[in-house]
Amino acid sequence: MSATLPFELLLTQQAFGQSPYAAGTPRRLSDIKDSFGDDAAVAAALQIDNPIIYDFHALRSIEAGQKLIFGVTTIYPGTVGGEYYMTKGHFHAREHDGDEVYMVVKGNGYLLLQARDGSPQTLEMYPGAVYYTPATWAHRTVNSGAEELVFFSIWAADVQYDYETITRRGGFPQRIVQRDGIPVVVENAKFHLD
Ligand code: S6P
Ligand code: ZN
Repeated sequence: MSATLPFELLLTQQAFGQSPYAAGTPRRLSDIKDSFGDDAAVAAALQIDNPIIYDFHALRSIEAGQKLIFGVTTIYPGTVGGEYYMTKGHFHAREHDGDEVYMVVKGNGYLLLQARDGSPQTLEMYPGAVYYTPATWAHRTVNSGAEELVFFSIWAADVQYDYETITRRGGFPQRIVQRDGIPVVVENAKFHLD
């Protein structure tokens, strides 16, 4: 097999999605229904529609020795029960799994974080800003703007994902809700440690 040559591509969801190395999926409301605080609002919304909340594509399997993976995520604008659309969120599962870097391409939102001991941190996301997430901090992104939130991410190729702990804990310590038309950070009443 011949070695992979260097390449370039545009930093857009469409360009990543069309790459021969792309892996990813749209996540619909039904895929992340446990993430929202208002279960009745989620059930009511699902009676009407099952919208795509976000798309993400990572470039994987570029070559056998690939050490880094990079991807792009687009969270669409919207709310359910007054809470902004968000990603599912995950821990990088093992202690030696790597850190992660995000960079916002466009849009506005929040990066919700929690340490293994449940300590919270919440950072605003805005175009051009870069975020470093240590390996042991779970991460979820929220689109609190009226436009798409698009961000680039790069992380170690051998990372394993732990979504289950997020579900078991009832999500992240904080939520981003819309109050009087603007985003507000509130405590998540469903959150609890293991
Ligand atoms: C991967 C990185 C992102 C997310 C993507 C979707 O380590 O954190 O590429 O995978 O934003 O989020 P989630 O929580 O559905 O994987
Ligand atoms: Zn990650």
